[in-house]
Amino acid sequence: MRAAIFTELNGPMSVEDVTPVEPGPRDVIVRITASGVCHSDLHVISGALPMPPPSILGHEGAGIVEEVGSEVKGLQVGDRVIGSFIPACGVCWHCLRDESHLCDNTYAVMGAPRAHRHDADHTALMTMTGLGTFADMMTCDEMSLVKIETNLPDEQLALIGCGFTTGVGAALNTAKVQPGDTVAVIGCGGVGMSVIQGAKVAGAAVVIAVDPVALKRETALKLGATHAVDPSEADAIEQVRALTGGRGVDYAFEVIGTPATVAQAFEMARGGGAAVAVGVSRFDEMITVPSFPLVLSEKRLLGCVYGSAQVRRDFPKLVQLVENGRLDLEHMISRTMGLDDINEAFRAMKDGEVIRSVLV
Ligand code: PAD
Ligand code: ZN
Repeated sequence: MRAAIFTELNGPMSVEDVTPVEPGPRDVIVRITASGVCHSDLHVISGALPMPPPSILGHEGAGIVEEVGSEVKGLQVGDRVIGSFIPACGVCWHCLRDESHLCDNTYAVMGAPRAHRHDADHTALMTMTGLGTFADMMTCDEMSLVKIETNLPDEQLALIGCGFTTGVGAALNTAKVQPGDTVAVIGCGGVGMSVIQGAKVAGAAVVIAVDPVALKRETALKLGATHAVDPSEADAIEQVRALTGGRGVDYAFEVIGTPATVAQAFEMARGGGAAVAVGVSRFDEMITVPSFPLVLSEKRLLGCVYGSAQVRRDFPKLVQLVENGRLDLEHMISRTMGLDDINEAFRAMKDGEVIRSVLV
């Protein structure tokens, strides 16, 4: 099979022929039809998310089941599936508490070598989050896959694997935005744009998009934001407060991944409101918030992984919301390209030219 390999920190990805390892009894071989390019992949390349090279990146993908192991119960050859970047085993301590986004198997599935390079040492390749969607095929555990029945196009399904579910879920599950609430979203890339859509579908009265890139602000206004502010023009916190009677928003989502913008989200939240940290800051950084607003104004700071989604419940729900026009995946996809264009996809993301690129 062909795969894009992360070979060195801050280096380009290398597209190579590799040999998959023999699948185990609970493994499934999936032919990948589409894979979104998420900023978390870029975080691996920059070292913000620690994962030693070489490995196959990509964790936002959809495909068709090609082969199932002898003990696989829930999937058959030909099924359409979306990869879940956190497995949902259904039986661990967290899964039994409706917290499959914290599944106990999260790290175990990431450690398995899934292919070998064609170099002298036949170097083993791990895969990002147990998936590795920047490839023709992937071999993964059954618990990392969710079967989907729909006619939505492959490239739209791929986004449900990470960014869309994370963003929409941040609004619906993590914050639990209610009709009439006020929301700010700092960072309107693929994930932030999905938070905006989630806030809209939840009935938020005010959704303020904060992004320095004009394309992102314009798209945000089309996809559900009621206001858009440019943080490079004037102080973002002041602009958000001015739009909310000086009080701040009920929920301020940080969707970039820097401690400074998390602190900004905390300042944008009203007393009694919450900042929701969705962006992944470097693993070795600390997030600092002022003590008085935390305690005396009861401001909350919430972490958010995978939009607190229960993928086996939420993937089909999101599919239906898209099928019926309540949520929009079509306009989240700026470009489709091939696996060989992976480095161009990362460049376009860094330069702010796309909401999402999808490899098909
Ligand atoms: P992206 O690169 O598509 O979007 C980032 C956006 O932030 C861009 O539109 C930028 O223009 C904008 N931006 C940059 N600086 C500022 C600023 N100072 N103020 C406002 N906006 C700014 O990335 P993405 O949407 O793919 O991912 C965003 C983050 O979310 C990233 O850290 C990623 O790792 C994280 C993520 N978290 C989870 C999770 O489970 N928590 C899942 C998926 C992605
Ligand atoms: Zn992602």
